[in-house]
Amino acid sequence: DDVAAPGGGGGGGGDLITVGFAQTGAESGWRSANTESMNEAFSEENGFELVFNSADNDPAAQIAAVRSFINQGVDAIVIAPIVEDGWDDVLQEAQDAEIPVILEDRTVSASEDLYASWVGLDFELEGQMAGEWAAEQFTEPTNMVVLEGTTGSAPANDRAAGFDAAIEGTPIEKIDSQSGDFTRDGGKSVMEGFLQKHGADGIDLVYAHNDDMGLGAIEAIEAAGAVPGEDIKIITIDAVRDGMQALVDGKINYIVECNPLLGDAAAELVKAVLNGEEVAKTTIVEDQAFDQAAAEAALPDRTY
Ligand code: GYE
Repeated sequence: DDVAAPGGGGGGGGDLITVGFAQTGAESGWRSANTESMNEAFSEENGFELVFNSADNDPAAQIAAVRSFINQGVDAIVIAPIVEDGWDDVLQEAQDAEIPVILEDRTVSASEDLYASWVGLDFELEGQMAGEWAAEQFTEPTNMVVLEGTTGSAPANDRAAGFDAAIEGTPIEKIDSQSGDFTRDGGKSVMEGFLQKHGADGIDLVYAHNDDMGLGAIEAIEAAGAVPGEDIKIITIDAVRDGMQALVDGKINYIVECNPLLGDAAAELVKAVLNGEEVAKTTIVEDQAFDQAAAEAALPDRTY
């Protein structure tokens, strides 16, 4: 199995394409759905042998995993990069070893010459959509706190930038902002800190960079004796089932979607690149947004 034998047109030679996949970790409902989508798309049935690594949100561990894929001589590498920076060396090593790299989900700051292709979402637009809704709703002075995603990650950076630009010139004031690492526990404990510091009465709005942190914030707000979705409004991003349920229940007020089902697109890119085909450098999957009525309509068919 020393030569990449992509596809084989439905399995002539029976040779599988070996793909090393460096996943961020298992921080959220979004991530579980993304991992499942990748496992399904990179199945043996589809001609792949997937070597899965979960880095538990440790950037150094993720780079080490990619390095070990290079040493194993996999046919291709797929990365969901935890953070944007720090990729130049290992991507250069992959290129020197002639192993193509496809990025899925998050982006990197390294030169795009160092990877074949990226498929993911427009995180800045997601933040902008969330901010535009907030700008429409909150026309009186509003104290907002922000639960940021993992520090240095593309979605945390871009969702902050998109939102901030959209609320410029509005009476919404960001009084506090801290990372909850995209986890439910993280969102809960950061929100507990905000509530202690500002009091439930001092906070009108929570902007959480993902559903899980918003769900953690709901627990903290209820424990403080306030009503999430009423006393303190909540906007999140992802639209996974648990988030959508909370929106239907009135505990979250607005969710911007982030589609985790990127497996098929990533698998097609891997095959195309190994076949020597020209592929687009970036593929952006479209997202929508949900208020309570839209969530009620969408929830029964939500698969993740
Ligand atoms: O929004 C969050 C996950 O990178 C888009 O990572 C992804 C984000 C997603 O942990 O829930």
